[in-house]
Amino acid sequence: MKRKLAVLLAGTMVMASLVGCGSSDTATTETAASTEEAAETVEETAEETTEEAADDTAASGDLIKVGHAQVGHESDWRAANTQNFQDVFSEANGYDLAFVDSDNDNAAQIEAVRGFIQQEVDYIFLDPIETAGWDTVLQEAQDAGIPVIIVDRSVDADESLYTTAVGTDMVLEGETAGNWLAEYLNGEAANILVIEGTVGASATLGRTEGFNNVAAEHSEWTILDSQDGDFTQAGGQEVMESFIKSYSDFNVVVCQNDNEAYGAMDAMDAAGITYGVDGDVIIISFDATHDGLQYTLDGKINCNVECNPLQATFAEDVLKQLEAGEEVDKFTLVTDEAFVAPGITSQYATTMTQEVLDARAY
Ligand code: GYE
Repeated sequence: MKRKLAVLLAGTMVMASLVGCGSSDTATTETAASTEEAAETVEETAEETTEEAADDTAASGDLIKVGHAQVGHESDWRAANTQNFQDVFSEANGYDLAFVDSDNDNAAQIEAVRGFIQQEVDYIFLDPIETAGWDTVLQEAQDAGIPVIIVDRSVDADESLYTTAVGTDMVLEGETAGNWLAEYLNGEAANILVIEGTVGASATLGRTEGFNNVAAEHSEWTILDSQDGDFTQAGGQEVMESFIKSYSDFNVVVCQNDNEAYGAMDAMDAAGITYGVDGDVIIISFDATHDGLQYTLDGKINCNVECNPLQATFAEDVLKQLEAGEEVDKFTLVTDEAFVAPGITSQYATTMTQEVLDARAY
């Protein structure tokens, strides 16, 4: 409701300024009339809002207080994940959401969780940067009686230290990438360079493990090098630039997220190296965000393995079960698929179309 009022007010302001600048009388009169209408609507809306605000105040004690300790803002995937939590855990939906962007600093993220414990939130959502280092603070949350729901990435702490986890299967994502490559190359040799994600993150560890599981079955594949690009575009570009200096003979680049792929493509463009379905280098990416899928549709990224960032609804389902005093599963799997450029058909992936891209909101 507050949002509706703000939109209407903004609309009125635009119309009011149009009145000010109106150069023709007719236009001015029409605009003035619609401004009046809009003003009435605003009044009505304001009345409703006041009533609702009163209800809100009465009910504000009923808002469920949640804390979201986020990784940072390293990628488009992360931005979509953060936005999704803000949309689902809104005041209108009955939540009071505290948010901390940990800027990819594990120690800061541990402190963020500690802060939520001090604020006595009802639930903590944690997208852990690294898998390691969580035992102490998870124990503190448990001692304080605050359920912790791990989201997206995983922790290596004992299961008993957190309530439940929601996320994708990162090992499977890596295996899907490997299986697709094997199908595509069909026995041809591969000299592979890997731009990994953040060191110690389960997304990095899982995708690496999954891809390596498939690579181990292919003696015709050589992984020339594997360096971390921190899941950022700048990181992807920097690693690719150094790979280009060190290796002259490669035909596959695996980027563990879309933003790294954008950086790697920039580095290859600058070096005059061609890639994609019509180029010399096969690019594999992960995430399948809107822009990543645009590059896939354009044939620049050959295969893009999805990782769904919209995990807040799953997290809310779990929270509701806990609120109802129900038993929850220890892990809720968010499923993914993979996409390939037009002209490629695969048993592991869907061939990209404009319709698929149009349906991708993030
Ligand atoms: O792939 C990357 C983000 O943990 C699955 O983190 C997530 C990864 C995602 O920065 O873009």
